[in-house]
Amino acid sequence: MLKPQSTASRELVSLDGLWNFDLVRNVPKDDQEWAASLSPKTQVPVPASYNDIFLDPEIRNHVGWARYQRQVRIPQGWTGRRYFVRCDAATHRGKVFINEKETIDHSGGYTPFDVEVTQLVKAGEDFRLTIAVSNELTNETIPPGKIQTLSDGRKKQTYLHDFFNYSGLARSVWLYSLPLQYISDATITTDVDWEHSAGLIKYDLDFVTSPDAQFRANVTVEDEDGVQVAEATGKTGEMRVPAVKLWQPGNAYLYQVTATLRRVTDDSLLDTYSIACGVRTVEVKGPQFLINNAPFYFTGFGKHEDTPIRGKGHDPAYMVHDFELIKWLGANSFRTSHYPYAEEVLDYADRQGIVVIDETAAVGLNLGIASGLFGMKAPNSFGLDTFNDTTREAHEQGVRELIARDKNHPCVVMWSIANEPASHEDGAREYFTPIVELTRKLDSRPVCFANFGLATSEKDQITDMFDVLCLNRYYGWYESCGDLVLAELELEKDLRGWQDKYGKPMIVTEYGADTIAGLHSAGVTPWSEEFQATLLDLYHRVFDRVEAVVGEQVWSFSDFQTSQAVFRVDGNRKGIFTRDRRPKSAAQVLRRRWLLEGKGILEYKSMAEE
Ligand code: BDP
Repeated sequence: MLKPQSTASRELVSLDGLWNFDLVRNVPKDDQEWAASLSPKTQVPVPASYNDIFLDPEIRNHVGWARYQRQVRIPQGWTGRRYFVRCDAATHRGKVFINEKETIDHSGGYTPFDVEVTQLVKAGEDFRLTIAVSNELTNETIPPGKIQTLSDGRKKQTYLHDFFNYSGLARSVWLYSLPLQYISDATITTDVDWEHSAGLIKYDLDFVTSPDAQFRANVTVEDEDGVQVAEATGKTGEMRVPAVKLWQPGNAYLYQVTATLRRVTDDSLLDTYSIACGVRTVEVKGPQFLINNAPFYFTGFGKHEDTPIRGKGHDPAYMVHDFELIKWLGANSFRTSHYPYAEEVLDYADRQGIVVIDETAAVGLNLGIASGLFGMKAPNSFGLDTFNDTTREAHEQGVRELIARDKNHPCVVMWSIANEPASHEDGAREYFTPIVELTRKLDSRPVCFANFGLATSEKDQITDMFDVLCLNRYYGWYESCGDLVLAELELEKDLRGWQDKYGKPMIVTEYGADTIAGLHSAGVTPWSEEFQATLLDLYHRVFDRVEAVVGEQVWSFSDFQTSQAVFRVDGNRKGIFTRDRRPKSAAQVLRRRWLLEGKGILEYKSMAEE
């Protein structure tokens, strides 16, 4: 799915700004009611989650639909073109009304969708755009959740993931135009002819054209100085880039691949579209993860899209600042825990040379986690009344939409199809087999999922289907809390168990401890800054002793908001940075290891340069 672009043949208008807003208290009975006019007295910014914008707990904790509305004018010059409204994300379900007509009902809160307006509104005219957004989660949505009715009749959304259920339009909304005949998709993959130092760029284009149209497609590659270095014609092809400059972690190089569609009769331009392309290879070989044939060691974080007031609202200032902090620590990667992030984040990671493990929103497919904490027995996670075929179909849709959106990003080196599912329970294999197959059919990148600590190497039932083992571990915190001697022994035993059984590369994709910034303790007690720093050092010692460990991603980059719970102090405090991005002491542990000692980059660089 191509991100809308402004080119010689396409226009793009941002619909971001203040929109009229209201909660839906009674579900409307028809389209007229859904699209009924909203008063401008209450307005919300787009992009932003609506929850923390107001002070009203009814809005913050609302369960169900909310409506966003604004007037939109189609530019006069768009006569004879096709035009669309595109929503980069509606969390978790969005319906779009053009005037009083419902045009789409899309589920999946972190991937884009668009609707065509051409037949509904003429160029030059304006229309009322209403986007209704629902935040309800059930056992059949991704991520899953459950709606309870409280004793006073109010609805309460509960869920199995540890981040606040931020809702609304947290990413941009666009109006864009396309020519009548256009490039509808482009898939780019790269390889390297090592012997001749040449880059190989393969492409595959899809078009929407009229049946009798005669057109030709042409593709060019330009380097960062704008010099054309390769060219091809046709729907698919392979181009050679001599003396290629590779996309390297920490040292990105981006070519511009431009596809152009021209009419054969008079060579006139029909459409043109450009994609930033990094030439690099990714491969799993034995216990190694190779980028450009050199063993790569992941350093960095599991993150969240989470900032004060905006919730999950995409904010370019926070984004750039977060990348600056990542580079300040010398980290080279992050995982988009636990959902696809805004596309702008991947564009920026491409540009900055930061490696990304791209995750679906399948977090919480594990009924045992919450029950375990409260000592209750949970039902099996996979079953007719729990996570069933409908859940799996929603999950598959999430995989399709993730790969359709992100397949061309060089920063993305692996797909993570779930976080901490109950991979040790009966039914897990049946549930995951078709999802893994689908992922592999859609793309050639390695596939992983983040393993939950209690799904041990003896109990887990699905790991053999994956390329890389991603392990989330909390020894010293959720297990043997405060006992760092035992934690070190248990962690090493655990990691060696996986290593001996599978011999595949392993990344510890979560480890850490809740830490209140400013709480100090000479005795190194839990919640203090000293404890967090000491715990990280311990994990690092173990990682350096276990050969198959090819990466460490701390949980979490920054403190983030969660649902209210007795073990959460205004959210999850495992951040290395506070929610407003001030470093805790543990940042120095990471900076020393990753930046000053060069863990993850120096070794890679010397191997890559050989
Ligand atoms: C892991 C989850 C992550 C949580 C973390 C924690 O993957 O989302 O925030 O634990 O409890 O189980 O801090």
